[in-house]
Amino acid sequence: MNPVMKCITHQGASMKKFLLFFSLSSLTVSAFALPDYESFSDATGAGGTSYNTGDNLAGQKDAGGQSWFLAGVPGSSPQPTIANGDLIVPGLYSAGGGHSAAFGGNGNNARLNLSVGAGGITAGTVYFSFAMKLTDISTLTTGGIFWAGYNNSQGAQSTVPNTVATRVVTRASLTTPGAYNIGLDKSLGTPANFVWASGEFTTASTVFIVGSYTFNTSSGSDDVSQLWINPNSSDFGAASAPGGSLSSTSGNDLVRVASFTLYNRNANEPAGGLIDDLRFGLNWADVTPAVPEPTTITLGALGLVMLGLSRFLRKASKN
Ligand SMILES: [Ca+2]
Ligand SMILES: [Ca+2]
Repeated sequence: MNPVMKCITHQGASMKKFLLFFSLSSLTVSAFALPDYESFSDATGAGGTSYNTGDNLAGQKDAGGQSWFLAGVPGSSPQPTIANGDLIVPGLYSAGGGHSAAFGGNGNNARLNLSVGAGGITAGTVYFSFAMKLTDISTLTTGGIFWAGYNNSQGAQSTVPNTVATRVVTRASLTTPGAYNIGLDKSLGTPANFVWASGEFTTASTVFIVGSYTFNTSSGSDDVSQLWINPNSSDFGAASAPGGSLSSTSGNDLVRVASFTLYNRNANEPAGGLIDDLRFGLNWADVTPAVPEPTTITLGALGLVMLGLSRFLRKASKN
């Protein structure tokens, strides 16, 4: 083959490789549409449901197109519902909208599909975050029970999802009456292996939670769960996760992360609780978006005023 032909052939092969890479990249992008954001507010304008106060959470479809399903024994109640009011975390961006999700007690469970397809996420790290407020902790024991976490399946099912990782657990404070602690259990379910943060909270506390699950490939039990409790707002939107998290490797790995479940599964979980601004992403920044700086808002508002003024003047000059 002469050098020119060889060069053209080589370029053709490179182009094919590039096109293949490009199409695979596109596939990857479409299969992993995270981040997801659930503000529990009226999503009818975006093709979702209305999230009215008192409605069941299962059956709602959010503005991103993701749906909540009932996942538990049919007929069991109560199930998570839509509550009035937002939870506010200082410094964290929220779309507001006036609603949150209520859970608590022993009943049924609501599961939200992540926008990753049933094949889920099987590598790397996947983060969630939400604001939480426990409104009735009279049922908590000092042993602790989980009530939220990642699951490996999607859609509805008639049994309680029990393959759960990065479990958020709460317990009655060992020392302070009327207070509770927040902890982490990767997937084991044995209270002796729960890891607890030292902070004590009450029914007056709104707490910001970030959780993660990291897949590792050496064994079926080497994946790592982490939990950040009220991370510093100066780290919101940071390029990498800050230190200071709880960490747990107790229990089997999940094959995939495909959904998130909010549970009413045990009489010893909080009798009443709220969560809001539930997010999922493949990095820390995606689940910790900061409120835009006031200067940005001011400049943006000023820009809109100037735009309006110029349009007005243009229109006036034509008259
Ligand atoms: Ca909300
Ligand atoms: Ca593993």
